[in-house]
Amino acid sequence: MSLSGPVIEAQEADRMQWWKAAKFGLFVHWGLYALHGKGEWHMSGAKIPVKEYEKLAERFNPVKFDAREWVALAKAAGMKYIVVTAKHHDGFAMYHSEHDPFNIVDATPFRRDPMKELAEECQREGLRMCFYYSHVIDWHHPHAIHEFYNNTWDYPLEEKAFYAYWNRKAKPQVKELLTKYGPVGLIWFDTAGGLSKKDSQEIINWVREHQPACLINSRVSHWPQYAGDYSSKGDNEIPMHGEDSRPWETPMTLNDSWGYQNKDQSWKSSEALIRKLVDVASKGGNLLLNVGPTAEGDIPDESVERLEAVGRWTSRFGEAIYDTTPSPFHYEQEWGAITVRDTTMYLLIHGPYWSKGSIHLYGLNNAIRHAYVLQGDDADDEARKPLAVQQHYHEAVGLHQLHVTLPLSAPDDVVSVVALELDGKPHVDPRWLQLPTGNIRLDIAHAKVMSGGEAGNEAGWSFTMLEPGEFDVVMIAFKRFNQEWSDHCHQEVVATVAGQQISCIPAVDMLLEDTPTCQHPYEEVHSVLGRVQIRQPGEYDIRLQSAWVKEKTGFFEAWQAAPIRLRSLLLVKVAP
Ligand code: FHN
Repeated sequence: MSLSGPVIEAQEADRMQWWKAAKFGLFVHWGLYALHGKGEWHMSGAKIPVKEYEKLAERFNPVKFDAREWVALAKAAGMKYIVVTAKHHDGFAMYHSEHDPFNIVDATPFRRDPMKELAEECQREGLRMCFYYSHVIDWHHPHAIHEFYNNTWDYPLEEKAFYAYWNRKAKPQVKELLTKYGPVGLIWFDTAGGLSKKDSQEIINWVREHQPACLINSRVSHWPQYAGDYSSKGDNEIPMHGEDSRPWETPMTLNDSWGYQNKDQSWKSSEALIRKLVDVASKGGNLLLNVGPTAEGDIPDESVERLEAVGRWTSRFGEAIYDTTPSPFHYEQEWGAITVRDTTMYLLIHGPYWSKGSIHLYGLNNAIRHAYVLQGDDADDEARKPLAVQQHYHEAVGLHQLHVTLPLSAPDDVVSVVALELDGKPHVDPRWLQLPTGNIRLDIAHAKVMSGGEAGNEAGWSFTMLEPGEFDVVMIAFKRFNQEWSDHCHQEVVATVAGQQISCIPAVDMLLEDTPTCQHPYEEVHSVLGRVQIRQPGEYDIRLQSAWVKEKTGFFEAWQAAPIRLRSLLLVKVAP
């Protein structure tokens, strides 16, 4: 029987369903490298010869590993799936592989198969078991070939025969994972550099053949047409609203490392993690949060504490996260974020904004049937008592304005939730609207981009001004932490706002290391380009010409975003 387009689409939608509802998963980077405590790239960084690296296996005996504890922790955090490194770039199988004795059962004194124990525990506890598999980079196998990262200290490149690796190790091992461990939620492939179109298609077919419902992430291939079921964002990269047309996931570290690093103490706070989960959910993505267990099989205390704290929040407010759809607005809200379930819209309000006593939202066209605070405990009718809501219509610009009065005390210090039951599915004003603070935020993902121009490509938007005044025009970019701004941004940018032109070489006027959207290895740079005045409410155009305005490519597969990426233009209201 041949399958037609709609049938295939329906199958795709079916297998994606659990994952879209899940929103939150646990990533685990665990392997022999934990013994060194220097992360999973140490073998390559220190060019450790295979014969020497293999000796680590003799010492790897993670007797403290307890699948029940790991799964219980993930579950308590509110995570719905676990992605564990079945094989990372060092080529060591963390499961019993018949196709390579370099595996945890045959090569270590531990002799147990932790993937099997985890898969069984996940089945018992209702979580999806998923595997990370480094399909192209393999520093242990003499014939693995990646575009850049190969073990050439043991095996000269010219002596490598890729298919000896591909057909005798990679494909058979992927098959083992798909046939010996019960239902597999997804295979998380990584670092596909150099994989051909043919081999990309082959590995996708291979997964479909052995487990048709198993999902595949986009890092399976660098070829857009073979990019799996969903988009893996760059490491620690949270996109703009609507930047991806496909379902997406952000893989994120709890500190700055994936595999166990004993010196890395740059832990994200639990509060920051909750805000990031909220931000990701409001943009329609999933968050895959990583732990790097020790060589004894322990998840570091700092990670446990953070996951438990996030879990205390998700257990109270998960209603506003799981199985929700993204905010109907195409821009971030300054006070927090929005998610939706059918006709209920959740306003997830950051602690400091709650104390302002009320929340304003512009551009929601629905009538509100009922507004209440999620108490996060056993919500009874009393807890759902209605909040005072006022809705106005701004005649001059044809806009609905909503004002919700908040009770004095917030149910939670980090993020509290107001539910708005609407008269139907959310229906919002599609324009770029001035935010209730008076600022206007325009994301590059939604700009009309035109190529050419002396200062570079041009990004254009139209926006709606309600309350005119004086505005600083601020360019927001994400910069990789190890990049010098001046190495990249030495060209003039030109902004034209409501007919007023300003130009300058952008400087770093403010640098934020951690916001709900931005984290290591990125830093959020604000550059003030100049000041403009707008005297009347109405519709205005804004254009930005810069070498950093890139034409849209449709597909972007990278582990790390470019050194500098333009995100937004912000008009900051400085005077009425
Ligand atoms: O090289 C790997 C790295 O070790 C880690 O596994 C991350 C997780 O997303 N992926 C690759 C780099 O992006």
